[in-house]
Amino acid sequence: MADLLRLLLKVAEKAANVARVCRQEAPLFQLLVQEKTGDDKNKKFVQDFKTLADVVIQEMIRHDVGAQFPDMAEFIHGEESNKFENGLGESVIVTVCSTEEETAALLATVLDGDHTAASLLAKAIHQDPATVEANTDGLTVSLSPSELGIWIDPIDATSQYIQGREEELEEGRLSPSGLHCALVLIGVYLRSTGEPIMGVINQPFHHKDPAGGGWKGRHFWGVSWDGINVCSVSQPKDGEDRGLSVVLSSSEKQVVKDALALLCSSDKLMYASGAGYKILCVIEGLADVYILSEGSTFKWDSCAPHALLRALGGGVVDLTKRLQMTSEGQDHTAELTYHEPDTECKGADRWANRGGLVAYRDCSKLNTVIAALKGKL
Ligand code: 2IP
Ligand code: CA
Repeated sequence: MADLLRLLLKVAEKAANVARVCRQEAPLFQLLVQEKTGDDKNKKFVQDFKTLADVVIQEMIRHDVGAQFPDMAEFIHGEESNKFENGLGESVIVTVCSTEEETAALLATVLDGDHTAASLLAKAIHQDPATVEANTDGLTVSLSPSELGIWIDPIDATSQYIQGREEELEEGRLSPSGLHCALVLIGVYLRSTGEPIMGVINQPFHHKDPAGGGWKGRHFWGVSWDGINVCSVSQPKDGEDRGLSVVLSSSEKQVVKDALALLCSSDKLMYASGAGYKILCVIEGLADVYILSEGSTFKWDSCAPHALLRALGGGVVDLTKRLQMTSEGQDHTAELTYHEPDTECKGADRWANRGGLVAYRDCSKLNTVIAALKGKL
């Protein structure tokens, strides 16, 4: 497990590099901010570049993990399909090739012969990242790769990534929108039960290097399995209870906002972009809970941060299921799982967290918000 964790930290850092390069290199940035519309869209293999950047990052992770852990190769899933089709019904499968030159040649076919952009992207994909430090001492989990599966969100909060607003982050405070909300999420689940057992989160745009070296990121990880709970984020200190704090999507239903306004002071009812970022706020203790009443997140959004919350003694529950339960306490029956599609749905919706969710660190806070929402949804 320590080997897998080190590899995931490394590929997440590589993914963060690709995300940074796409914003830093002018020929790639031009493509990133330009939306393809109408005729332009489907004539050749010209795609929205943001989708290509997502696919490339996802395929790079799949390639590197599959190479070291072949037993996992068939169980590495992500948000994007790697098949690109044009208006003539021709298709290109985007993969990471064995050499940088081959990858560049393949990408050039999807980028309508833009060799400059294709070469820059291929270079970032094939570059080894700086070593990622992680103290994995004592991480001896007896699971074999053939028991595990992976969910990848190559870039969560894509709209914030594209808009690219730079925020000065204040220590200990949630910052609602901006580049820092964009995250690379890699979660590992157990194939038999669907429990999330390991997660890696990389935040590619955390602060600007004061020496002018561009954006610097941060990473977080956690493992939770069979009594082993290790997380790179420390447990909160037992201090005074400063009242409930909640983070929501700005598009949350009014009835939820109203119910929570009765529980929280106005400065503790917060809004932020990015499903992954909102769960990260709970992990870091910047909010007690993240509530979402809609089925608008997917397994790739929640798997990685869910594993970190479990390692901290919390979790992520299905809101609809939890509202129907009569018992309180840490009952795992409503926890989200990651191994089974919803057979009543089609396409990506098969992997939606359809009943909404609540992410929490402390079960008593979960119980408080559930009691407040009972009968309201
Ligand atoms: C999105 C992204 C959005 C979020 C949505 C996710 O993923 O995180 O920001 O909506 O739920 O699926 P909101 O910000 O309202 O919570 P992606 O950017 O990868 O499509
Ligand atoms: Ca996402």
